[in-house]
Amino acid sequence: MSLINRKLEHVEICLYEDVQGIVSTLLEDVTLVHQAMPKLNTKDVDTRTQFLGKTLSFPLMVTGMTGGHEELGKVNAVIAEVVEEMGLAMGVGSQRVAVERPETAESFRITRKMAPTAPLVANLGLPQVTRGYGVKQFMDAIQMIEADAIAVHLNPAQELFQPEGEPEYPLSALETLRDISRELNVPVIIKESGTGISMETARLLADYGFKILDVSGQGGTSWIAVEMVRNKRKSNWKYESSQLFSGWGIPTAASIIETRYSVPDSYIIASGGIRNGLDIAKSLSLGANIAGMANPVLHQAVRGKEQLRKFFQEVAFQLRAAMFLTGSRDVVALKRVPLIISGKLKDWMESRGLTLSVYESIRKGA
Ligand code: IPR
Repeated sequence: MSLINRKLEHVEICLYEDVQGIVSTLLEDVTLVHQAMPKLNTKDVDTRTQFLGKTLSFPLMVTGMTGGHEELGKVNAVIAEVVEEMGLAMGVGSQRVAVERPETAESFRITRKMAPTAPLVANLGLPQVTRGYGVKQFMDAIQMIEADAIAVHLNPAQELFQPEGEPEYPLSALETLRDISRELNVPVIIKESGTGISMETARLLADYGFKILDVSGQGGTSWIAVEMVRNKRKSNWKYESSQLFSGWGIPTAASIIETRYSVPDSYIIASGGIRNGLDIAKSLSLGANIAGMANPVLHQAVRGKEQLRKFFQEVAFQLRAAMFLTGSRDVVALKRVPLIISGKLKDWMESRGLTLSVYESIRKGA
C-alpha cells in the first residue's frame, strides 16, 4: 500500500471505526474542588496563555493529524481557518509523505495560507531519523508550513503493530535528532502517539535537551487499534496481537504526572483523550501547560467550519466554567487549585512511588 493511501485509510478509520477510548485517560479520577465563593466574576476569568511566543485565546492546540492528499488538505484548511479565527494553535500530520512525494505538499501548505498568524507545528517521525532524514528534510517540513516548531513523533507501539511498520528506536536516533535540532531555527517538540510518556522516557528526552513534551497518553485514539483494523482488513498475521495490545499504554492523566514529576521545568502538552474544557482544566491543574485535541476536531471539521467553531466555543466555555468554579482567575492559577486524586490514578501514583504531597509541591511550582 502506498504512503498516500495509508494517510487516507488512517483518517477513514479514525472517523468510522471504533478506535476511541478503548481504555481511560484516568482524568475521571481527578476532582477539582468546588468553591462556592469564587472571589471573581466570570468575565474576569482570563483563559489566555503563551505558546511558542504567541498568545492563544485559551490553552488548546489541535494536534497533528493529517495531510498527504487533496481531500486531507481540505480538512487541514477547515481546521486552520477556524484555528486562526479563534486564536488557537495547530499541528499537521506526519509530513514524511510530502517530503517523499512533494506533489502532496500543498495539503500541508494550505494550513499556513489559512492560518497566517497562528502557531503551527510541523511533524516528522523519529523512525525517519534512523533511516537517514537529516537537517534538509527537517527544514523542508518546517518551511513547507512556515512552522513555529516541529513535532517529532514517537510511535513504537503503532509501528510495531502496523502491517508495514518499521519499529526502529535505537538510542542513536535521539543523538542524531539532538544534532539536527541544533541546526534548526525552531524548537523541537517530542510527542507520543496515544501510548503516553513515562517518567523514564521524559527524563531521557530531557537529558538530550528535549523539554517540550506532548504526552499523547492513552484514552483517546488507539493507534494500535487503528492498525488492528488495518491488519484485519488485510488478513494480516498481526491482527490478534494488535487486538491484545490495543489497550497498551500510559493513561494521559498518569503521563502528565510522570512527566511533570521527572522533568519539573518541562513544557507539557496534554493530549490523548482530551474531549472537553473540563478535561483541559483538569490537565492544567495536574501540571500541563496547554492541552491538545485531535479526533473530536476531525469529526467536527468534516461537518464544516460552523460546526467546528461551535465546538471550540463550547470547549472554551467549559474551561471558563471550571476556572470560575475553582476561583481561578488565569490558567496559572489552575495549577494551585485544590484537587482530589482517587481510584486507579491514585494507585498508579503510589505504585510509581509518587506521594500526593510531594506531587502537590511540584505541580504548584511548575
Ligand atoms: P509516517 O511518518 O510513516 O508517515 O507515519 P505513519 O503513517 O506510520 O503514522 C502516522 C500516525 C501516527 C504518528 C499516530
